[in-house]
Amino acid sequence: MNKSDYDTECRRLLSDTRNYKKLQRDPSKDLQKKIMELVQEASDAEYISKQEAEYLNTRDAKVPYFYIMPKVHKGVTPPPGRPIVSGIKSLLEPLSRFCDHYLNPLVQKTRSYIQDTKHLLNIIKDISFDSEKHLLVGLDVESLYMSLPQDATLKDTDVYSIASAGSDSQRSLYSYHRKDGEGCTCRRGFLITAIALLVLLAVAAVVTVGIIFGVPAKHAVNRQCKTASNRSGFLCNDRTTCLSAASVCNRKLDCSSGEDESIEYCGKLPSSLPNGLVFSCANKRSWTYVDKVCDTRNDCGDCSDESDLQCPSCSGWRCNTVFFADCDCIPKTRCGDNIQDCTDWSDEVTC
Ligand SMILES: [Ca+2]
Ligand SMILES: [Ca+2]
Ligand SMILES: [Ca+2]
Repeated sequence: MNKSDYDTECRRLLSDTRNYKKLQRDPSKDLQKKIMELVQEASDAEYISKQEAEYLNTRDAKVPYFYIMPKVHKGVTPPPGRPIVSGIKSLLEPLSRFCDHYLNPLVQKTRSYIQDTKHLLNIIKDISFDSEKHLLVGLDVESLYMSLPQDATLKDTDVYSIASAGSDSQRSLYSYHRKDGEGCTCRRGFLITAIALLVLLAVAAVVTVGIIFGVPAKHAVNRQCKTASNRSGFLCNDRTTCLSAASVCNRKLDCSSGEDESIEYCGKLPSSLPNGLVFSCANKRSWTYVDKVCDTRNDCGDCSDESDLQCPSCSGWRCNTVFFADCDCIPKTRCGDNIQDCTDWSDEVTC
């Protein structure tokens, strides 16, 4: 695609007033002020910690930039462009990561959740299609994100978050939201709800564990062992089986007598886990298992488990990645698999 066609396509997309609006001035300062007020309010109400407030208050943010990826597979010359607004290092990036971190596990519990093409193929692999009776239909939504009605989306997210919090939490969250909601933006209610949900769940979990089981006993048994990949593991009671760290408290009984899922180790994560199994993320509020470090997946949310410091070598391909779940190293298996993983398409073109 030559430069002049690229420019023309960019202008064509940006001139669509259903999706884009020309701004008279840069709104970053107003937005930053709004974010700081909201974060301060959440911090004062102790919905978030001081560290979280610090993380969410972005300084020296960049204005997101617009570019297009030519849809070469359409077979049209010049190809139409897929518009992308890159929000990396923008004012909203920390808030987006924050929400994603807490909402992602909830989304995965919805019945309609599909992770990617492979996931879909796996779901339908056992379904037999009868061409006489069935019709397989594909749908394409134009300008997907811009087409989502924001108010309805936030309301649905809110309802789902509240439903997931359980009935006792419903009223307090809902009433807070309603009280807060009048005359203010839905984003505000949304963030507060997400934060409140988290705090309530954490408090409920700690209180329940405290009431039912008391303070977890000190670990009397030595659980230290090395897994086949020479990482710290969890030694089962049989004194032979060495589980990988992520197999502990994963709701699956991996030791023959189930000690890997006992309240002693899973009662108050992550501090109840035996030593050596936890990696503390740079953002201070997240953690992951040591065997999740350098597995190319963004388990911390801030990619500190995949940083150059932790993982100086990349066994796959380094690039700026498209998906939040990736950091900057794409496994070789995803090179040339017809799915764009790198912003510059290098995983499909050169790797
Ligand atoms: Ca387990
Ligand atoms: Ca990881
Ligand atoms: Ca790929």
